[in-house]
Amino acid sequence: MASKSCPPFKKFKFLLGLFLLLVIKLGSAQLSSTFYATTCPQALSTIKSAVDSAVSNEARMGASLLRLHFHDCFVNASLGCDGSVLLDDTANTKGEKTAVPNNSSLRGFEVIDTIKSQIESLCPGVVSCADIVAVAARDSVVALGGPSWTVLLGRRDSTSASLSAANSNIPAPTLNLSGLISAFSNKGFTAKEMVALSGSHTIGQARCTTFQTRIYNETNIDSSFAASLRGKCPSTGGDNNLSPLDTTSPTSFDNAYFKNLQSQKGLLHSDQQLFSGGSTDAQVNAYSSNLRSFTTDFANAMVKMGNLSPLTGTSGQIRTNCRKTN
Ligand code: HEM
Ligand SMILES: *[C@@H]1O[C@H](CO)[C@@H](O)[C@H](O)[C@H]1NC(C)=O
Ligand SMILES: *[C@@H]1O[C@H](CO)[C@@H](O)[C@H](O)[C@H]1NC(C)=O
Ligand SMILES: *[C@@H]1O[C@H](CO)[C@@H](O)[C@H](O)[C@H]1NC(C)=O
Ligand SMILES: *[C@@H]1O[C@H](CO)[C@@H](O)[C@H](O)[C@H]1NC(C)=O
Ligand SMILES: CC(=O)N[C@H]1CO[C@H](CO)[C@@H](O)[C@@H]1O
Repeated sequence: MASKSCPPFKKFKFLLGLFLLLVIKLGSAQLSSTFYATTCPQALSTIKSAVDSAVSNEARMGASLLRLHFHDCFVNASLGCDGSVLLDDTANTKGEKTAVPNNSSLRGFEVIDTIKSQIESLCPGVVSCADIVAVAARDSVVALGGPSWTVLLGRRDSTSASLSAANSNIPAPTLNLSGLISAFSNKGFTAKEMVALSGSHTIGQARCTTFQTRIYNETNIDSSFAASLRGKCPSTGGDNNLSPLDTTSPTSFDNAYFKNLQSQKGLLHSDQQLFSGGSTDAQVNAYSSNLRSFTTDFANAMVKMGNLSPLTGTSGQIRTNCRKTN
């Protein structure tokens, strides 16, 4: 009886197939630059004003917001850029904030909270925290004089975070060149894109604990640069004392970071690895002599990073408060 399916049933199966295809297609929906054009037209300008004011209040905040997007995208708690980094710990679950690369170091959460509450009052339940972070990262780079790019939108927020993924996915400053290349290749990036993205360290600060070994024990470092850093970063203790990642222009999004590497003034071990006689030296030289090629490659790589497995369609949620699930 089942084998003799009559024409209407065949038609039903055909329509069911079409329907399933459509559902799958929607489930893997692409991000779009106009995602909020009708549902929250003020979203982008609201984010930009808040970022501009936060950065003019404290230039470093632009760096902190850029890093927040990186740490959100690189950790696949449920997927990639999904706002997981923003979740506070709860009684039952540990979020990503106390992971080794984040604890006492990741910042900008209050700025995201402020933006979220402004947007919630304009268009409740529409704009995801993950999208706010992606746009804030772009606006931060622009506010510090760097390139702009079109942020694709429509990411949804995760309902979970992963402490262990944050500890294992985010590259450590102790990595050597091959470790850096593979950390990025695990996420689909070429070595050239890794070098461009590392140019983020043209802004922002790092804690003593992240470069202590380099300034006391490494030899591929400019000696007067190391000596001056030792003044602020003792060989034991002083873990949270800050130094700029780009010693020449820490609040300007330029290519000075690459010039510093050429003179052995990379702050982190991982920074100097990009220019230490290995396969990425030529790319550092190229970005150092051509600002335009750096900013173009950086912007393209940021779009690619922002596309790392977002939650779309009906998966995830639009959190009301970025710090907790609805
Ligand atoms: C290549 C591998 C990378 C390593 C090993 C690395 C490591 C670090 C470390 C150790 C710090 C200082 C953190 C602290 O003081 O606790 C830092 C800061 C920073 N990183 Fe990276 N990072 C990498 C790539 C990136 C990428 C791809 C971006 C952005 C797209 C980025 C953006 C930043 C920014 C802007 C800061 C300064 C943050 C602030 O001042 O608040 N980093 N990074
Ligand atoms: C996260 O990515 C790692 C590789 O970086 C992979 O081994 C792991 O299975 C992924 N986890 C999830 C939940 O997608
Ligand atoms: C996080 O940092 C705080 C303050 O620096 C410290 O008390 C705490 O032990 C750290 N937690 C972890 C998990 O490292
Ligand atoms: C890089 O680090 C990895 C892991 O620590 C190590 O196995 C490898 O030998 C190192 N490579 C080089 C070229 O030093
Ligand atoms: C430098 O190396 C020595 C010898 O390996 C070690 O005892 C010391 O802890 C290192 N210092 C720093 C700041 O890493
Ligand atoms: C998640 C986390 O630990 N955040 C802290 C990071 O460090 C800054 C300053 O060092 C604090 O303000 C954050 O609360």
